[in-house]
Amino acid sequence: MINQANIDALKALLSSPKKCVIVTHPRPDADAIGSSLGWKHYLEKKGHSASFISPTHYTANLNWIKGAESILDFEDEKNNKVAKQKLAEAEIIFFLDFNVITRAEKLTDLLLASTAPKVLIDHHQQPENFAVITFSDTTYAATAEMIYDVIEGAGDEALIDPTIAENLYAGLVADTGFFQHPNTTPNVFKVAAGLLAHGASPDYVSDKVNNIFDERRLHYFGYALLEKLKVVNDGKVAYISIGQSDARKFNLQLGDNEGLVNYAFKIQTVQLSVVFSEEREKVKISFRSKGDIDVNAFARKYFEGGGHKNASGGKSLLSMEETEKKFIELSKELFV
Ligand SMILES: [Mn+2]
Repeated sequence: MINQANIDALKALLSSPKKCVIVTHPRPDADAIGSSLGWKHYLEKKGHSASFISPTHYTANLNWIKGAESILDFEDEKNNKVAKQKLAEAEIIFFLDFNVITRAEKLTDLLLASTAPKVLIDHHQQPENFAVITFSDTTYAATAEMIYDVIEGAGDEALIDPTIAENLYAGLVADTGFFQHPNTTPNVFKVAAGLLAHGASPDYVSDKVNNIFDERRLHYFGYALLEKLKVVNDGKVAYISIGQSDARKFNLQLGDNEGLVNYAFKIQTVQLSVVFSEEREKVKISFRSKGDIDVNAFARKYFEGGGHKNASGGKSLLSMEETEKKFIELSKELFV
């Protein structure tokens, strides 16, 4: 639920034209970018000026989102001067999908130094207390969903045009896995319905989010599933090991393994799925699990990593073969 006192405070803050800056978390995902660009478009329609600064690069797969060409990527030196100037002039700084100011990497010092009032709109746990207005609610599936409710709460639903609707829809489908994750609430569908009514097109967004492979990468997934997938522990555990020679063979780039770890769940019995990828000095590991199997704790305890209960990462300094052996042995304790 969006807090009405916060809405009133926000309306007061925005009662005259303001120079706004929006920032989000490093390596922003579709929700970070979609909600920020949707909010930027909304502020501009209200007569404010708004710039959106990303602390770092983001994946090129998100460039289709309308307005992405306006993002000031602070990791790209050519943007530093403009971004610094926008921050220096800022009369309000919005923090979207992001709630820890010190995690803004190279932007952190500039954000800490700014005296502009800060407004936080975010759905992650444990927000820091640095904003004059804090919209923080972990029952929201996506920041894009919150932005919709904030705009609606401010009485501005009619300002949501097809661009804003599409921006927000992109964030909403990304963070709910197209309405499949357990965070898919009745409010998610209420917001989705509103976004479609305001012009988002579900087939277009689905195509842009889901169909992003080149031929080489699809062949690589086929190879990984045919040649590399192993299923152990009575069908409960699956893993795929990608060696450096495989990476060379398929000319693997950053992000090419994204999503591979989820395929083993197509097998009915699999409850734990892992991808090992060999790098020069370590084996990088992605863990995914179903239900009560806690791969956050598992990765922390044995593989120098962590993350969420059902999705985590880790690493091993052993060889690939020894890493697999260690993993197979230790994974048994997850199923006792
Ligand atoms: Mn999010």
